[in-house]
Formats: sequence, structure tokens, C-alpha cells
Amino acid sequence: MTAPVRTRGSEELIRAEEPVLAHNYHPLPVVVARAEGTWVEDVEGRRYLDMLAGYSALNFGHRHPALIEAAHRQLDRLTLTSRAFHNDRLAEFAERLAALTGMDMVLPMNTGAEAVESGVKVARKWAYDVKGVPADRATIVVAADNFHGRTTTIVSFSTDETARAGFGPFTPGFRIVPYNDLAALEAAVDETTAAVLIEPIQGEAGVIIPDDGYLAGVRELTRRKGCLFVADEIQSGLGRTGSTLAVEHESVVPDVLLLGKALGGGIVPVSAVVGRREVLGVLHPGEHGSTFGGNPLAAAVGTAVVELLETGEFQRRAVELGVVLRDGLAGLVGKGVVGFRSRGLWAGVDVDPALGTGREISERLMREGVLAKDTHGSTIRLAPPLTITAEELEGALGVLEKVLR
Ligand code: IF1
Repeated sequence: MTAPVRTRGSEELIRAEEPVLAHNYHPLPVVVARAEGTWVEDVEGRRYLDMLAGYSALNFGHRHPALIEAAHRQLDRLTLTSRAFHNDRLAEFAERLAALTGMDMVLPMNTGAEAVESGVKVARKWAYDVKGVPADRATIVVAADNFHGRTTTIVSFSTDETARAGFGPFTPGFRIVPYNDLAALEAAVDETTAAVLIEPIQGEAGVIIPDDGYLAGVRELTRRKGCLFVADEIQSGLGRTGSTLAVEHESVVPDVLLLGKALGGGIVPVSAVVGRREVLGVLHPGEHGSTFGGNPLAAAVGTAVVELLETGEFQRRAVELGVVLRDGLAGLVGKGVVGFRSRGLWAGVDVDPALGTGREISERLMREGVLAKDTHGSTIRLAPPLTITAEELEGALGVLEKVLR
């Protein structure tokens, strides 16, 4: 006797979560049940334009046909072996991802935080094995207001008290300097430094774009001082800013790239540390690993994602529609928007606090059929799927103008 299917509505589902689901989020009161492209639909059938795209994990829209097809095909063949054995999908994924990013080697992982943690470990091991830093003395320099994930080591170098409080003791070996400040970076990097780890554009901080020349300055400084430049492109990468990687905006090639989010096509968690052979070559059998890292389903979806990016179509869309986004936001300055930062299809919009908090604005947008998320204070982050049409984007900007009136 199978229990009768209970089609609980949105409100009932939200109430049902309360006693049983950890309260580590405060979601908007919308319960998504299905989605396609740039649109999601709640349990009652109401449709919303998704201007968050899973924090930039859905760059190709919800359920992109090519990605779903690759997943279905692999689901019917093989999903997991662990890396105790080879599988027939991983070589092509590593080859295609290395070629797309202009790097030599790939370390496949699952979540962004795992890629960051793996990047920290590889940079430290490179410092000991290649640079000759004395054991356990390696330092890594990071930027204030960074966001690199939620593990205890990663929050050890966060400057966000909400992300740190109550999770100590913390991992030593990190130095924090102001973002977009080459002089401060120069002072912090010394002979113990394994790497400088930064986001080319700071996402959670509110889409903070550094001055032109900053990334090139980091590249020159790290090369001159003999440490690694590790770029966290987990949110900024894979087409979001109008190029495959955000660092391309200054024609900069880091030593190591951290990728995640959209690399899994919004279907499975896929992340990777991608870098020069001299760096990733420090890893030997048994020194690092992961049950799911490089699994055949992830590799099949990741390869399909790389194929989409090889066309250049999504990068072009982010450039072209990024102009629509920028011009649309410029038209709202003085009409409730006090300032904004944007590159490609990614924007941090500072709303006049007198009009409400970011949360309140997000709730008004939701009631008008647009899903977006606040970051800090009264800043709204806009990061739609790169598949969005100009009409959809202009519609979303119209709704933003309406809720700010
Ligand atoms: C949350 C936002 C936060 C990231 C960068 C690594 C990671 C992230 C640049 C870790 C993850 C996510 C985490 C999620 C909300 C979202 C986020 F910036 F994207 F909005 F929190 F800051 N590097 N960002 O942005 O990747 O382990 O999550 O796969 O934790 O609330 P992850």
C-alpha cells in the first residue's frame, strides 16, 4: 500500500521545513518546483524570472538541453567508480578543460570550497617542494571582504564575522590585505609566501571590480616575488563577465585557477583546480583525494559545459546583453539606485537604503515575478543565466524600476 501522494502547497512545504531543516539560510518565501531556461515555476504554477541563477551556477540556464542530454546518456551507462579505477570520461574532461583555460593540468573536485581547499594544499606543497619554504611556515595572502567558501580553514581567512563567529579555532598561515591595493600586497608577500589567493571580482562583497591594472599588478608582483597567483573564478568564471575567465579582462594568466558552480551545468557539483604542471605536479598518489572527484557523471556533464564554452556563444551574449544591463541600471541611478558595478551579465546594485533593505527589495521583486538576492545591506546581486533574452532582461529591469518607485 503506497502512501497517497500528498501535493503540499508552498506554504505547507515552508512550514514543514521549519522543525526538521537546519536554519542556515533565510530563503525568500518561494518554493520552486520546476524550471527551464531563465524561468522557474513555484508549486502553485506562478512563474518567476531567475536573476540569481544559483549564484552563477546556472550560467547556461535551467536544464540546458545539451547538458541534460549528456547527463541522461551518462546516467544510463556509469555514474561512479571512485578514482581507485579509471573511467572512460575523465581524460576528455581534463583535456578539454585544460585547453579551454590554457593550463596544463586538472585536479577534479566537487564543490567550490573543495577546490579552494585543494588549491590551498597544492600551493603550500609547492612552496615546500619547489620554492623551498621551511616546513609548516608557508603563508598565503588573501583579500579582505573575500568569499571563498564555508569550511573552517576558509572561514579562518574570512573578514565576515557572521561567517566566522563560533567556528574557531582557526587555521593559521593566512595574511589579509585590503582588496585592490597593490602596495598592501607588496608589503604582505615575503619569502614564506606560497600564493596570493584572490577573486578577480569579489562576488559576495557586492560585485566589487578592482581598478584596471590591479590583476596585472598581482601577476607582476607574484612573478617577481616567486609566489603563485591563484585566481578564484568559481563565481566570476565560465562566461559570467563576458569572457571565459574574468582575468582575461586584463590578459592575465594566473598560475592556478579555481573553478566550480557553472562547471557542473547546474546539474551536479563539479569543481576543479586547474594549473601549470610545475604546480599541480607536486601531488603524488595518496596525497590528496575525494570519493566523487572526477566521477564519470560529473566528467560527462563538465565536458558538455566545456563544449558550450568552446563556442564562445555565452561569452558573447554576456558582453552584448551586459551593455543592456549596464545601460538599464545607469538609467535607474537617481531613481532608487544610488550606484552599481557591472561586468558582463553580473551586477551589484546599491539601492537607496531609505527604500528598504536588500531583503525587502528582493521580496518586492519576488512578488513582481523576479527572483534576485541581496548581498550585504541594500545591495542586490543580479546574475541571470547567460541564456536570458534582451526582452527578458529589459523586463526584469522594468520590474526593478517599479519596485524602487
Ligand atoms: C553560500 C555568492 C556566497 C564563491 C567563490 C568559492 C565559493 C563560492 C568566489 C564556494 C560560493 C556561494 C556559496 C553560497 C552562496 C554563494 C555566495 F557569493 F556566490 F553569493 F556565499 F558568497 N569561491 N558562493 O562565490 O563554493 O563550496 O559553495 O560550491 O554559502 O551561501 P561552494
